[in-house]
Amino acid sequence: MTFDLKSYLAHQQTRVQEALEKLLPRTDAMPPVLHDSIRYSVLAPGKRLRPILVLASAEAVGGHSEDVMKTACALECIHAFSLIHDDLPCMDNDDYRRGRLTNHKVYGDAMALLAGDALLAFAFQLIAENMDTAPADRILPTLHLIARASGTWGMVGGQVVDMQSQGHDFTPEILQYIHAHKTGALLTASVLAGAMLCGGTKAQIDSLKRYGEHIGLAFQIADDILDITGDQDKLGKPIGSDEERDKATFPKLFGLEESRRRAHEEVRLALTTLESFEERAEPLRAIARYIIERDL
Ligand code: GRG
Repeated sequence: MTFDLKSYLAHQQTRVQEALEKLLPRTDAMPPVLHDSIRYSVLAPGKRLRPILVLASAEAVGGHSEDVMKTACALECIHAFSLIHDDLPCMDNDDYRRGRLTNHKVYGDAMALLAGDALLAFAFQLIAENMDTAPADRILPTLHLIARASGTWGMVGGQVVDMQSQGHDFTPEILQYIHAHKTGALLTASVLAGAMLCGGTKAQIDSLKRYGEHIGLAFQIADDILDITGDQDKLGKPIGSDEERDKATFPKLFGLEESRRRAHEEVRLALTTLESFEERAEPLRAIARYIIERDL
């Protein structure tokens, strides 16, 4: 029987949404406006790709996905922090995200900045609180991994080089650095976190690291392509912004056709890393294929 990814994603999205609803600070706790602002962005409709990767990789190594739910939600909080800050006037100055006004357009720049700061810290609180269902000696390396992937060795480092590259010539090596760090690092950390918390073997972790790196690159190439060919109603944000900002992208360097070919090749390589995994890695295989077929 073929694996039904659509149902799998819908089911996991609902589970993650319910967990986030419960875990995020409530709006009747002090300071309510900060919690409103946090909930506005995190609970907005997103694909929940990072938390779903945490759940799917836990399953792939024979673990129980409910045992890693807090860390899965933490990854979504870090992602939401990056989106809120990325949209600020001092960065991309965007008005729409996930089909609604950006956080600073509703709550103002200062509250958006603080909501992002609070979300990053809250994410690490959640990972530590995952000790209710995962042992401390697995939590510590997971915390270290996610911290590295979020800061200067990962997402923030990639964002800085991305900003610096705007309006300048860039090499394939710089483009590779930007994509691997800005987007790839957090996606890879999501894949590794689920397996690490559920006691995946060294061989499984090594394979999943390569899987994460390949799908991370495929995801970002697909994102670059969607910014040219996508439907802005589906994407929930305007298209064409990369070209307008003269950003370093795959289509700019290699053209659309070669970019599509490279994205397919990354997915093919991602699938080869899962060859030694059993049937229970089917969600990870299907997610790899979906990453370049998606239209949002
Ligand atoms: C500001 C520290 C800091 C980092 C910003 C991730 C990032 C770095 C910026 C987001 C802007 C952007 C368009 C990045 C490219 C790919 C990406 C991460 C897209 C958004 O992620 P999706 O497609 O979004 O998973 P949803 O809304 O579905 O969660």
